[in-house]
Amino acid sequence: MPLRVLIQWCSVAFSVPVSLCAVIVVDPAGGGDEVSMTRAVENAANGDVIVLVPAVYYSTFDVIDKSVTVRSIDPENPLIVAATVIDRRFEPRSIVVIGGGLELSGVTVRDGALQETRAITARFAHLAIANCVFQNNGFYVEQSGGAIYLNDSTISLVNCALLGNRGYTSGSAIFANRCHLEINRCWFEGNQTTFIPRFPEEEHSRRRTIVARSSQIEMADTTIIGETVWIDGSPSVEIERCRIYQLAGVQALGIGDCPSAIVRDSLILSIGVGPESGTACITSGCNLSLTGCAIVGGTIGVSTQPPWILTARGNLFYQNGYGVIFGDTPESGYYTIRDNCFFGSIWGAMLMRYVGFIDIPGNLRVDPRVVTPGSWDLNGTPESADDLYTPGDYRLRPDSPLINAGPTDLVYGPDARDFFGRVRVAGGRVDIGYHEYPEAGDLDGDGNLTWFDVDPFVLALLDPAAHAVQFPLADREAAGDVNRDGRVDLFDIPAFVDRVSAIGDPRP
Ligand SMILES: [Ca+2]
Ligand SMILES: [Ca+2]
Ligand SMILES: [Ca+2]
Repeated sequence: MPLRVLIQWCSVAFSVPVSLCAVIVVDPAGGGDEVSMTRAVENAANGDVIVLVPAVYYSTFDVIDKSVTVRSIDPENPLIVAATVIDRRFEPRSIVVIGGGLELSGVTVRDGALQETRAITARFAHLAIANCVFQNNGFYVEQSGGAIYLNDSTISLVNCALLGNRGYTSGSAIFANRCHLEINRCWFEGNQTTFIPRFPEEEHSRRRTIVARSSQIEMADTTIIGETVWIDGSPSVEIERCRIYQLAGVQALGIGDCPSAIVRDSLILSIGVGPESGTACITSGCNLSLTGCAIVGGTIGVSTQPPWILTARGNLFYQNGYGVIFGDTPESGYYTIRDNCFFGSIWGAMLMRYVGFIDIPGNLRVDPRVVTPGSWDLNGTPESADDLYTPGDYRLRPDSPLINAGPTDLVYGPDARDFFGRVRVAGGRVDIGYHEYPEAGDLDGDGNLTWFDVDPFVLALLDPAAHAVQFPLADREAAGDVNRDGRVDLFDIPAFVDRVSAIGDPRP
């Protein structure tokens, strides 16, 4: 391999004069420019790129007041990511970034939990992390940040997996304070707090996967399975197309004291148990807007604490054990709750601690006809502490009353997508819930049936694989079953011809 090759390109992000950037290859076996990752990173100049050959690196490094890139030889290749490992089992220190920045891509950082070490600690820093795996790291104090701890920093986390990390209370995966977080296409699972509660209320309030405080957070297309996502005091919160699936804590999503929190096209699901412990979403002192979500399970769908401002439009509130919205009195907050579907909770719409149950007009109370309903097992006892919710599949069936039943006054751009990444407004009107059911025959996936769907329909019948590649936004199974017999086959042709003949042919 070449020694310290000067390269013609540099990361624009670092704004470093081009000729000063170097690529430094680290190979513990001696085949590169350096054998020590620690020395390579710590001696690197601003803007240098450190390339790790596949190996297990039992060391760590600091990045202080400079910006460097550390990456594997092929960050997009999962086999290379799995084979390029920063293993923390022998050294009780995390990767430390103070000032400047770190671009980390295509590596696995693991086993810090054995030395009570998180993967990354950053202050006054910029982190760009892509295609990385953080596994089995951990830190056991308050504000843990079991995998990543951030203060006064920015982070972009793209296509990363955070698995089996440990914290004491706040943030078994991430703790961030006064930060800007962008989290896209990531997967969090098996991250756990080790805190042992002294009484049940502590159990609810402290089991958290991600804690973001006084931060701006944008999170999209991300799955979080495990404990609560907790965001408080944050000036701007945007969550879209996320699956927040809580197993053990009080709530799936907790948002407090945020002037603007927008959650849309997401699945918020709690299998939580207990009278107040199983809440899908909790909000207080917050301006929370929920649109096009499925809020499922939990003893309560959304629990509010005064003062609260809640806008809920076009959501499916489903199987929320005892009630959809819980609060003190209707007057303790401001709310706009319309065009939602409430179904499958024992007591109905809104439960107010001091008032009892009240109705909220302007919402549907119908069986949403989802693909597979979830189910509550009350365990044969009257109390709720031992109830258990088994999740289902909340996509709509073709005969669902929620299809084309969503709000008519909301404006959607052409790029708006449902939870599954497909066109958000299909068939001329948005659906209620996180799933947009396609219009029959819309095999190019643009949301409408037109004559431009003829060729895609033929392709969907003849070559499903080619159709999937060419029209990734189309839902072949649902849109192609034009005669609604549960299959996509030649018997769908007459129904397709009938439907498409009924509209004009705009093609030249
Ligand atoms: Ca629709
Ligand atoms: Ca179409
Ligand atoms: Ca069919």
